[in-house]
Amino acid sequence: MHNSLLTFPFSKDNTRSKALFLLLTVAMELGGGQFFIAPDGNDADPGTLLEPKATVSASLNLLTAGDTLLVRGGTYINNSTVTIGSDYDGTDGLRYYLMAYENESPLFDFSTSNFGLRGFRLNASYWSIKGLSIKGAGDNGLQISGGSYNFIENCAFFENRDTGLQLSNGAAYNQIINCDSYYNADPPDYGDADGFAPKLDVGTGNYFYGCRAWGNCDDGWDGYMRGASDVTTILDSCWTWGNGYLPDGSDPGSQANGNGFKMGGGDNSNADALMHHFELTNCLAFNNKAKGFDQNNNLGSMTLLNCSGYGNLTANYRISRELNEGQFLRVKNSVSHFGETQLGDFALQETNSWLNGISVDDDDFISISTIHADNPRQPDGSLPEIDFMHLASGSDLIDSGTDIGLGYNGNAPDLGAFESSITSTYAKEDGLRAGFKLGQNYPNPFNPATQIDYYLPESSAVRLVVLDLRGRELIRLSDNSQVAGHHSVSWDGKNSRGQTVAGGLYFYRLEVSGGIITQKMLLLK
Ligand SMILES: [Ca+2]
Ligand SMILES: [Ca+2]
Ligand SMILES: [Ca+2]
Ligand SMILES: [Ca+2]
Repeated sequence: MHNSLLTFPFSKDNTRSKALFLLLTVAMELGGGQFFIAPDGNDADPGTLLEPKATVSASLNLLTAGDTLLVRGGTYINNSTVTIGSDYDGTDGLRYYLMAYENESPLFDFSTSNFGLRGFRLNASYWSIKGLSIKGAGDNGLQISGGSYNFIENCAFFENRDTGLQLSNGAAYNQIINCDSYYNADPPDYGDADGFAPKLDVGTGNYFYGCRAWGNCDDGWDGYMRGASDVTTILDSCWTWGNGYLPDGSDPGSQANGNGFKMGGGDNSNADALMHHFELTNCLAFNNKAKGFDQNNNLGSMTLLNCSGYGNLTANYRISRELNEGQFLRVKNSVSHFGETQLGDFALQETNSWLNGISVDDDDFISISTIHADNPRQPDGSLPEIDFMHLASGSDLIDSGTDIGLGYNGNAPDLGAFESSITSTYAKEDGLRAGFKLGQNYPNPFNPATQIDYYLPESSAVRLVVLDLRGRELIRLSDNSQVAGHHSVSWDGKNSRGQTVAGGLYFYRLEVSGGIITQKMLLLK
């Protein structure tokens, strides 16, 4: 990766997912102990590669922070909840790892467990869980209950009898990366099973990247609040569709709400004026039974940037209820096709497809066929490459957006969730933008330090900053005038006050005269 100076955003997904792919390797290099379970293992055995144990539960007492429990492929039949208690809290510097072994595919099947029993319950913090599938639980597939700063990566949750992955009891700052949650359904009422639910008494700062939720009987994402308020959830590059139905396409009734991204608040009266602030970027909602992007009763702030809604039956966007004092709704660079857009007058809008005389029809897209959305993920866990809602040559959605600091191709950001590599023919040239580059940091993931390379085609004012997931500046690595050519800076994982920051995903952003490029990096502790 050292030599691959790549121009944003062609490289955005690839480089990031490569980075995530390295996570397992890095875990191995951290020097913690390794233990193993296998479907044909035995809990009386020591938990080595050759003599694996059979269950996670029986392996926990082998583990201390920094250790890895590797899960061999195959099916694990479970009849009871696997609980990881808060006595297994890691620290920012020393995580616990629960991961599929190499490229194997372990499945935890709870189908024979009683109704009401969760599959996994994670009460602990600083765990990295990767590569597991969890199906058939009598309640949530995985509930993160109070645990924080966990990484859940490349996991799948399906056919559970309540929400696939739920975060509750103050769970905060968890990062859910490249996970799928589908066909979860809770008979007999079918009223509660969502794909991903940061809801009820969830904590703040939870982050979803590259996740998909489809075919859940209730909602794709649900941020309904009870017993908590004023929390923030961030979604980046997430897709949700076909919620509100059963897997055979039938409608299980009115309790099954069928929204894509349902952004919270309390019940219908919301007498407590509960707030769940949502920030959605590059997100896609289509063919849901009700709304694609749904305020529900949320009275907090919502930001939708470069989102796409298509064919959601009630509305693609419905955020019309007045917010609490001081809260805001921002919607920019977003697209609506085949569906209503119902935004209150208070919405702060810029360059959306329903503004400014832009017209949206099928010809704006390479494809409006949705059939590939549930394709298998790429080998590194990233979303499949699809044509759906990607912009076709000649579309007036190309380069019609507002610069919101996310980077783009061509002369301006496009509208919708997928930035095209096509440059509009009518827009004027931007010579500098065509030439400057920001490389993927290396190593990545990293600990404790990493290097960032960039290239300037001509001398320019340069500012290179590190941001957290909320976009808050942690430190300025460059802030001066620089000559043309290659440049390189390193970051030691500390903020401007010299404090070491927590592990997790961070942005680094290069601003030069003429444009901005942003990339992500993963600090692993
Ligand atoms: Ca419901
Ligand atoms: Ca719901
Ligand atoms: Ca058009
Ligand atoms: Ca563009």
